[in-house]
Amino acid sequence: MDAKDGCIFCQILAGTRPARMVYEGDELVAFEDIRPQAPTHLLIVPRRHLPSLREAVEEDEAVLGRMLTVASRLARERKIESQGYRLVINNGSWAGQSVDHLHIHLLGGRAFHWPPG
Ligand code: DGP
Repeated sequence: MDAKDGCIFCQILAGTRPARMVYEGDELVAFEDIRPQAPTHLLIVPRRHLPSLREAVEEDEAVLGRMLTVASRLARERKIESQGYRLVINNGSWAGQSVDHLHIHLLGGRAFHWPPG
């Protein structure tokens, strides 16, 4: 899928909306969440516009896997690996998805509860 008009993450990827980038690769990027919910709160975002995991197909498997290995690498770089961290993908309204461009939240630097709210 091409960049979608009105998608704020596509705007960040196009460089027309500012963001604090922490990783830029061929297939995906990572940047600081604008409303951090933890001392570390990064968003790992594929360049290809996928509204959510629901639209992912077989050809997306490589980038989906890469999102996890980049998350692991960023957690190591941020030194949140040993204490533990959380990865979240919100899909759809009941899950709290507010930006319709697939992303993984990488949260760390504090303890989290389970079950989530
Ligand atoms: P979700 O609710 O799972 O769709 O997460 C969307 C996240 O995106 C939310 O934590 C806030 C963040 N966000 C929304 N707008 C912007 C923005 O313009 N810049 C950045 N960096 N993050 C944003």
